[in-house]
Amino acid sequence: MRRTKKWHRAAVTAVLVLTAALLSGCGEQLIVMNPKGPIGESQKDLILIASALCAVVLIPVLGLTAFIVWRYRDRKGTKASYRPNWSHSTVMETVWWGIPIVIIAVLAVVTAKYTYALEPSKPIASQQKAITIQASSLDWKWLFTYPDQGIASVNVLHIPVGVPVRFELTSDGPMNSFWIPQLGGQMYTMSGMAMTLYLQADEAGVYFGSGANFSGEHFADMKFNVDATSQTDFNRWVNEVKRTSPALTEAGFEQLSKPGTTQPLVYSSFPDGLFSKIVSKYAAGHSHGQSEPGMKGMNGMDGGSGTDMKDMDMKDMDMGGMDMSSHQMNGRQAEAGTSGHASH
Ligand SMILES: [Cu+2]
Repeated sequence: MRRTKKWHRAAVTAVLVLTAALLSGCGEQLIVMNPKGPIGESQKDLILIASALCAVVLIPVLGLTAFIVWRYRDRKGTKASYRPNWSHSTVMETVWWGIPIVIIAVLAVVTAKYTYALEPSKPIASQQKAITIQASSLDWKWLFTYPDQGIASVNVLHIPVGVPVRFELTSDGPMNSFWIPQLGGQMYTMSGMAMTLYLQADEAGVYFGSGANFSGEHFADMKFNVDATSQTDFNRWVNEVKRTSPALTEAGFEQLSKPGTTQPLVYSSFPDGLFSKIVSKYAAGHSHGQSEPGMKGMNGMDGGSGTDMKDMDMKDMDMGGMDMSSHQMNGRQAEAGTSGHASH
């Protein structure tokens, strides 16, 4: 009797400690579990559903393991029945095959549903027109260009609240990964290609953004604040940047793209078609272009000067012979956590 009481007290303490540990982690630490936009929200749901489904297996199995080890331990006067000829139990077989099959089936359906719903290049349904922001990872900083506003920023990002943001991502340097945990999952930036990622903030605030892929010495400095403000405040910020900041020139970009770190910067303008130029700079040398017939068209492009690229947005490039579609697919795989891009 005393033994049972002691056991109970230990169990209750363990549960309390575990709960406290879990709850304390739900504040600042686990920002993924504190999303501020529709994409992040859905991804959190998927994480919770998948965790719950795994717990359905893990908790009974771990519990049973502990129980069996304790119950069937060797001891004097054991009452466990000795059944050397025991061979089959239909009930048991049904349980340990049936439950996992059901769980995997449910996980598969749920994951497939969310994967299609959260396809990164799929526009977010909204009354508001999406704003386009181009993000380029440099060595070791983030360059953001706002083609509609005509401004640029480095290591700081401003977005309007409640408006879908269409991010176009590329890299002028090693592969990196664009990640604003509270708005949604990461997306790789790769040289020679442009990826699309839709995100949206539903609440004003300053969110943490980072390069989530190791890319050399100062990759840890590739952090930026995402300032999500009302449309009015966003417009005010744009106008202020236009009025008070220097222009980003070709030479300025050359300087910026050199390896090194920097404080947040803003620019009142940037060279026309800068993003397309960054993308096409590497496209011709692309390693998996050989077997893709569409890549042949690329050779003609790298000969052209930047000027004839300037009005071209990435959508046109998809339409052309460049076969960007294969990269979009790789983006999906990347998002799902399986890299189809070992060559990068
Ligand atoms: Cu690629």
